[in-house]
Amino acid sequence: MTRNLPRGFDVQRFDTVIRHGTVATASDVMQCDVGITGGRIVALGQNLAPAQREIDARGRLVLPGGVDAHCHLDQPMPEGLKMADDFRSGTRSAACGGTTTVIPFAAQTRGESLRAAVDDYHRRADGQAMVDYAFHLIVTDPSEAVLREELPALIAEGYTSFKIYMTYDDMRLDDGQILRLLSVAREHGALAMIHAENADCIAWLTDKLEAQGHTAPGYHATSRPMAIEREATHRAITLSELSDVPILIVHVSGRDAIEQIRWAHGRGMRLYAETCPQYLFLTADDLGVDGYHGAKCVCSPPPRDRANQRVVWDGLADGLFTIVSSDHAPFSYDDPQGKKPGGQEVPFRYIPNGIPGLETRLPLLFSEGVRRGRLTLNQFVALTATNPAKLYGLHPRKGTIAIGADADIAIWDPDRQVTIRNEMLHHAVDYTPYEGMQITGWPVTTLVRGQVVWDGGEVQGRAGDGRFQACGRPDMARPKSVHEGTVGRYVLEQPDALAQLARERP
Ligand code: DUC
Ligand code: ZN
Ligand code: ZN
Repeated sequence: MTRNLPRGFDVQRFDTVIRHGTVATASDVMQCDVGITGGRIVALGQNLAPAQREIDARGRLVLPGGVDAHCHLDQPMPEGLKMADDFRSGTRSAACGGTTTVIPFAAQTRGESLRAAVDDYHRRADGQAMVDYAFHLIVTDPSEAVLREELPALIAEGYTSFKIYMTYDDMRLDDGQILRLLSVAREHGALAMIHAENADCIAWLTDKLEAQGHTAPGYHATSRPMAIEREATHRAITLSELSDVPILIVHVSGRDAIEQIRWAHGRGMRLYAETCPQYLFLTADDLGVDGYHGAKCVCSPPPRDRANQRVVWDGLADGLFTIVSSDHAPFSYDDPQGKKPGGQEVPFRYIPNGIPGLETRLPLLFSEGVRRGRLTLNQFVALTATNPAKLYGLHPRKGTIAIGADADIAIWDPDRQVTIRNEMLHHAVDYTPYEGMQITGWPVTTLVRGQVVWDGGEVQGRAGDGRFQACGRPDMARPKSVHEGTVGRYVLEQPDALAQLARERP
């Protein structure tokens, strides 16, 4: 509950004080007030002086606002398809679910420049966002100009991460292209994110399934078994080892990929992994066998089974995973530009991949992770806010509650009982895959740089409140061998680039 004091009241030491809450970071839990001035956290302590705006957080948790480091908003699509969420609706939905920074993707179209994609994406975001945002890049055409000029320049300007696809015909890169890109990441201090599925295996299986008349949405999962993710994950790890640069494997779905990542960690590799709620809460059964409703849960990699969900939970609890993101990829179900292209129920290969999840990411993980004792509150904060901010060069401005950090805060009612219904969500998608799920805990107030954007069940923010954030070169992308020299034995060292990197990152 927030209360505005009359203007001119007493000492104007703070713009806002959040009082009597339980504050948690990735490492601590403490009873203290949070003083905010000029959009930043300026004091943590007991009995802070009165402020212009007083927020009573008694019985509440005061957590860093979430950083959703993998979501797709208003991304240009192939002819006939359109994402349901743009920056306006997507970031509104994020705010209402306690997320204060999003990192969607500026995607290069083959034959076009990366810079053009970034310029276009800024036009789509300008004046629309309710929470702060940064951009990852998606490189689909690593030409010499991109590798030598555009990408290094964009990294220097604050676009310090890029996604590489091993699948999808219009985006996939071959191993040589991936190695060249990883070398650029190494030389210029960027983080490469890899979508690890084997495109040729998927195409072969899809053809076989179609030839047998198996075209219903459920066969999407059959066409992308775990072996296909396992092989690509292992290959991505090998390419990371050869080029001697850390990578992030995105949206890891289950045991097989996890085993590859454990194997790499066991060999001392610096390698990061992301998972998403769909691999904790959905199974392949949700894609159905008959009927078309399963199209709502078509995403890649597909959800697996209950046993795999448990393996993913274990990976969260024991530190295998670095971050949890939504991979929000919003296509409405009853939409000729969405899950029913052209208004038709189509064979699974034509169903746009992706499910919505920006607003439900944090509450789902809080309820089933923290409330059920699978994760500590500190782990929850680390996985959903602090680690993504670190991984993408936004920390300590984002992702924590500390003096000097942006006042990006989610105040939680940890006991609120919620039955998830699409009508209570704020995205522009016409369904949620989590319809009817009962959970405990929801963010009741969200502040972005000290400004309340969600409170008491009402949207308080406006389009344009969110600002673009340039990312620093992430420390976590630093090759291990710069200092330790253990992994990069295959790499022909480039002494100049290495020396410069070491200078930049003492
Ligand atoms: N898979 C992706 O790789 N991106 C968006 C959605 C999806 O399912
Ligand atoms: Zn992906
Ligand atoms: Zn994605």
